[in-house]
Amino acid sequence: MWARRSEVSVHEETFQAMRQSILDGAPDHARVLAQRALQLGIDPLESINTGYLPGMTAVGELYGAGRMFLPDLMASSEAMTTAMAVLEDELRRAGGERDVRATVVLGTTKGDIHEIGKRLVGTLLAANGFRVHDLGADVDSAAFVGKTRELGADIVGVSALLTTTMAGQKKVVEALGEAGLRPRVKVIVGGAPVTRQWAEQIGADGYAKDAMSAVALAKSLLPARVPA
Ligand code: B1M
Repeated sequence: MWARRSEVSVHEETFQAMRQSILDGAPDHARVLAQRALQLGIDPLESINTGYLPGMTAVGELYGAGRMFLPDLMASSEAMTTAMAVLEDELRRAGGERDVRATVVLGTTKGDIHEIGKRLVGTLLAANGFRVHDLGADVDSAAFVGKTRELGADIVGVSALLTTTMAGQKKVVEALGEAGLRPRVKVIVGGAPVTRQWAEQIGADGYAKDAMSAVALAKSLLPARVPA
């Protein structure tokens, strides 16, 4: 009689297949694996962090080394986005039940179309009870300022993935200052080339290296609540 395969090895096989689906740039396969993982009871965040993200990191390295090209990068991004769409719903469901009552305006800087990481930050913030308004990618400072004023946002999150677009984060900090909004709004920055030192240099209130840290940072920036 065959021994039943352990849950651990089934999960590990699933993660391995997830990584491969990103490397293959296979959105349909990536989506099916995300759905299967939910059926298996795998934590959606673990699927992202252990399954899909290492695939995306490998793709970035291969592209950087000239062993993958832009169309491959685009196919991998589509696979990643497709899988995340399945998992995001599940992650957000938990957030609706919490009550942090703070609004975050989020976006990627002008000239930068990377948005997978920023989207993940938004999803985890929403999963932790924040109201998130995602402006998308390639967003100019005026749009950040306009939406912050309109919503009375508490936090503005600015992502940048290119060394050339990091300057856009500084522009957002400055534009919020010029609009007189800086005293009431906290600015957090992140993205692969961004550092804590850069955040300090541009006068942001905080830097987060990944989506989980962004949630912890956002919570730490909220004023302490007086118990009812
Ligand atoms: Co682009 N790309 N890309 N790309 N791309 C990088 C960033 C690059 C490092 C690849 C490389 O050369 N190895 C390189 C940048 C070099 C540099 O400037 N330092 C690069 C380049 C050069 C380019 C183009 C210029 C290529 C070209 O056209 N010749 C072009 C730029 C277009 C533009 O923006 N104007 C380009 C285009 C693209 C695609 C469109 C094909 C696609 C993006 C698709 C999309 O987002 N819709 C893409 C991708 C996918 C990548 C890589 C491979 C992966 C990025 C990603 O999604 N990672 C990337 C290589 C890499 O980073 N390893 C690369 C997964 C994601 C979850 O991680 O975005 O880092 P990440 O987000 C993390 C943290 O950074 C952090 O939390 C997230 C979750 O943990 N974080 C925050 C992010 N934002 C945050 C905000 C916060 C807090 C934390 O607070 C507000």
